[in-house]
Amino acid sequence: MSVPSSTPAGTVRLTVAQALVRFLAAQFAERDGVRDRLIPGTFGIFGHGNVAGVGQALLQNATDPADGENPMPYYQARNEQNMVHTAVAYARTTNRLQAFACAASIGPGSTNMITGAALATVDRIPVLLLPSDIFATRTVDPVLQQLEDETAGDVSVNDAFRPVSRYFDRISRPEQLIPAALQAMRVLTDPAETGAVTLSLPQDVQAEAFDWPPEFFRERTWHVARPVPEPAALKRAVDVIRAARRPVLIAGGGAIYSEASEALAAFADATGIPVLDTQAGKGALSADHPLAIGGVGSTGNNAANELAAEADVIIGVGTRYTDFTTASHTAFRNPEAQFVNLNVKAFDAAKHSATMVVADARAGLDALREALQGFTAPAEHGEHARQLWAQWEELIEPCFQPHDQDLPAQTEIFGALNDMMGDEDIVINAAGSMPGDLQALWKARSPIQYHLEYGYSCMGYELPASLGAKMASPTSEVVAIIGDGTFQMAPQEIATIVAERVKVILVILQNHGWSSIGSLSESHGSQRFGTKYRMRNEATGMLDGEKLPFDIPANIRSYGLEVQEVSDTAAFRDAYRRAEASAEATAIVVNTNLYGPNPPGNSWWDVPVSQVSRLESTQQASTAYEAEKAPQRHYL
Ligand SMILES: Cc1ncc(C[n+]2csc(CCOP(=O)(O)OP(=O)(O)O)c2C)c(N)n1
Ligand SMILES: [Mg+2]
Repeated sequence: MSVPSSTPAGTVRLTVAQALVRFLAAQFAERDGVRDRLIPGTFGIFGHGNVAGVGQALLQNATDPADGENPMPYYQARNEQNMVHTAVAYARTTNRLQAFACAASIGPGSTNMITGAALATVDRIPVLLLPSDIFATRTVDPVLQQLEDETAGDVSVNDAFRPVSRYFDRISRPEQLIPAALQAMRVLTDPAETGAVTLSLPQDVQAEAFDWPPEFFRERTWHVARPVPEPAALKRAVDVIRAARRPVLIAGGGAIYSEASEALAAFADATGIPVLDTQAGKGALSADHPLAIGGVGSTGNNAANELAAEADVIIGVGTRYTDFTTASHTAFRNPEAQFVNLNVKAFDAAKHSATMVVADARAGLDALREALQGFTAPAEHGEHARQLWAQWEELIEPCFQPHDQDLPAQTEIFGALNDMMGDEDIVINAAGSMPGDLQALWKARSPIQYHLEYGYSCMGYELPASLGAKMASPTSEVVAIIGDGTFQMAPQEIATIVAERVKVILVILQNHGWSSIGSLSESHGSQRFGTKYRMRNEATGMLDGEKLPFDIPANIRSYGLEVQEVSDTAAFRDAYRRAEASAEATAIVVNTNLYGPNPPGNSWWDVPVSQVSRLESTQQASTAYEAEKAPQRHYL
């Protein structure tokens, strides 16, 4: 083991990339006395922009680390977007206490990460991005893959990271790394600010040597805060809640990331307030709790939506109130409705003219419960909620039974999965018709189980995310539910799953098209145009010919993964048991019905319809749209 050369002044001479790797390996995060590596590893794809800089630094760390230098494990990905998704899933599974670094070459390697950056920032999940950048010296401009801006010499494609990053810096001189690296760690570990953090690394600067102060490399612990509510804010919130007759609480992702499940159950027990959830918050309160009423909003259930419509006080805990949660501002119909928002981020707490409580979800719920002592919602309100829930359970029972059609509805498969998966196992999904069905039907009995990426709803998240979730929680079975359209967006990371010997279960739902956008298209007057996978038909000139010969099982097999193909729910159950028993990753391809049926629902989502059209289907949809939009309002 060699020791890095020290100058007489006691500094450590390293390249910028070597210094960054050594610094990152020395960072820790702590919350509630639990301390772990903040950056436990680096995903990367090398090109000329980073092979000799960051690549060399990772090699040196792996094979010849300096004295006291912690390891920085390197994982090779296949596609840069995917590796960011893997990193996001890892961070989410650790409740945002750990974040991977993702290193990419310049140009396309870097811009491939922009979708992942946006996803992380939208979903408020920490990830450290290390795109490579054009030469800081500019001597050789334009370098391969450089965008030339004739009006501004300092613009590169990496400026596109700025709007999708919570922190951005370009390290044009070695010493800039010191403040930038420290700020980057602060943002990653700040629950209110976190998201994608981008340190853009010019190719030449990565390899440049500098004499670093040794203190830069000392172990540092970043304490993840649990801000407590301001007493005056707490009192204002308590006054509103005490006057409530029909209150509901909406649990969002913040309730899970702050590990507020126990506090939430205690709050519901003490106050008798029914708890609804968002896609990110499902499982914060176990589905078995008598006051757990499940998903609210556009893809929510009838019971939750009826309670939301009647509610006089809505307590939002760790929710961003996306359009799916508010049913595009039609969910809360009581003219007297008021909001109390408990959120670590003031930006979210302020939404809907709420009485704001800016605090950690767990600390805030505990404080609210104590301050509300003696208050309970009227008993008939809880009774009403339970009755609505019982009616809903009866209504959805047929979703899980065999339907009278050739291929199963996907709801049958979800029922079987929900039944067979353990409470601490993880189901992953992001886009297609599946999130809606899952939000309506899935019963999550732990905060880790339901992993829906529905902030960015990015097709292609699921498969690489399964790798990240499994790496973060090796004792969980991790099941990615992947539509056939989604599969075609990003199958590449199967190679990484195989190479790393990570045991996940991929469930691919083959319906030869887009059930989701297909039915949206139909209901909005666009006749399912362009939403099936079909050959170009010479007779019609349209994409309405034969089904494609594309063979998903063969495609998966070609990566070296075992595949089972099934076309009914009983066979799916058997296949899942085999997959569970296997020591290796496997895939199950399920042939399902493109036309559902999907779960019943009584809510709405605002997707505007063309106001003028020669098509009768569009004219009809436009009339229906205007009527459905009528209840939409601002919450002031
Ligand atoms: C990257 C990306 N592109 C486009 C969309 C818009 N979109 C949402 S669902 C969907 C189709 C999904 O098809 P599939 O995965 O087969 O699921 P299904 O609708 O059949 O359930 C599309 C194109 C998206 N969410 N993400
Ligand atoms: Mg499909």
